[in-house]
Amino acid sequence: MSELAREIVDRLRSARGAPVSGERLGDELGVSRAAIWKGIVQLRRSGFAIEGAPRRGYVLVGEPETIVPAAIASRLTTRTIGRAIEWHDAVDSTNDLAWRRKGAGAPSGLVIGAEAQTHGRGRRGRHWASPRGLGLWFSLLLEPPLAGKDAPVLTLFAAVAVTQAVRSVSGLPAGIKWPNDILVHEKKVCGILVETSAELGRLTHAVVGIGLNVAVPEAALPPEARSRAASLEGLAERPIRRHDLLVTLLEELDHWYHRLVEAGPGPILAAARALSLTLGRPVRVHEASGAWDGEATGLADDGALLVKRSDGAVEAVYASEVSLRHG
Ligand code: BT5
Repeated sequence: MSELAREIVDRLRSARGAPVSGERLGDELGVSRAAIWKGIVQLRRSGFAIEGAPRRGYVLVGEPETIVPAAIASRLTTRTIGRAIEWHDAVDSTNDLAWRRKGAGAPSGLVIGAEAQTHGRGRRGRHWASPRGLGLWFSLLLEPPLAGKDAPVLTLFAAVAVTQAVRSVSGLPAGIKWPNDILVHEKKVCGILVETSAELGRLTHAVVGIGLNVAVPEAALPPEARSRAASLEGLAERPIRRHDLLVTLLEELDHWYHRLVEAGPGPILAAARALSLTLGRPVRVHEASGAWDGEATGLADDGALLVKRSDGAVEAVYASEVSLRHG
């Protein structure tokens, strides 16, 4: 989107439905009415619904509902995340595409999203259902200036940002189930998949994949997930605009990413503790050798979950599956 088109849409948005004449836009932006008209045509092609004729004035009556990178970019104030955005109709997995982009001049903070994924991935090769247009399926390609040992904090960084964005856009009481799920009323609305590469003990790249259900019907979910998953619209009982949600998400991700880069893991860990649904709860830890029960008592500074066994011994859990127990 041109700088001019961006300025035009900003002004139409602030007019909140009142017509703004081409003449006034031209005067304010220091360009001819013909240039304004060209900008309007460009905006309409990008999916903005703009009504009106040059003499009466223009009214913004709708913003694109399919994700249009230019429309997202026009609303972002981020420093790193979303400075470049690619949005596809369908890809295998946005995480895989992000890895393929690495090195080919892709900037840190690149956002790669898709309306649908054919091979959306969860952890350990599990499938992630990503039906067309019904959620936000995207990945960030980052070059985090962090030590390899800090990689687990990247999952918490994304979890904190998503939780805050979901809370502010939907008003729902979202929280973090350690380490990579966002739940609302005990149902999973979002999963996070972080993959990293490192050299000489430092991270070189990270791909942070986020799958957020906006209006996924139960039938589109894998059978084992149906009773445990939900979507924001169903829970909030009102339409949620993916556009607004994505803008808020990218703003939160950028905010927390800079906190992490500038202040280290401390603030993220504090926020993750405050937003955690796992701490203080009875949990079951599933390990290759079998499952055991305990109580989640803390989140260690390296991102591990601290679980107290019935004999009082506290174990740091890094990669095992952890489920919440009731009672
Ligand atoms: C996750 O794995 O929760 C990480 C999901 C990350 C998805 C994003 S989408 C964009 C990016 N590109 C990718 O290819 N992936 C990332 P895990 O904790 O392993 O949970 C996977 C389990 O969640 C599955 O085995 C299902 O039971 C369940 N599941 C699958 N699709 C779901 C959905 N849409 N909503 C809720 N649960 C789902």
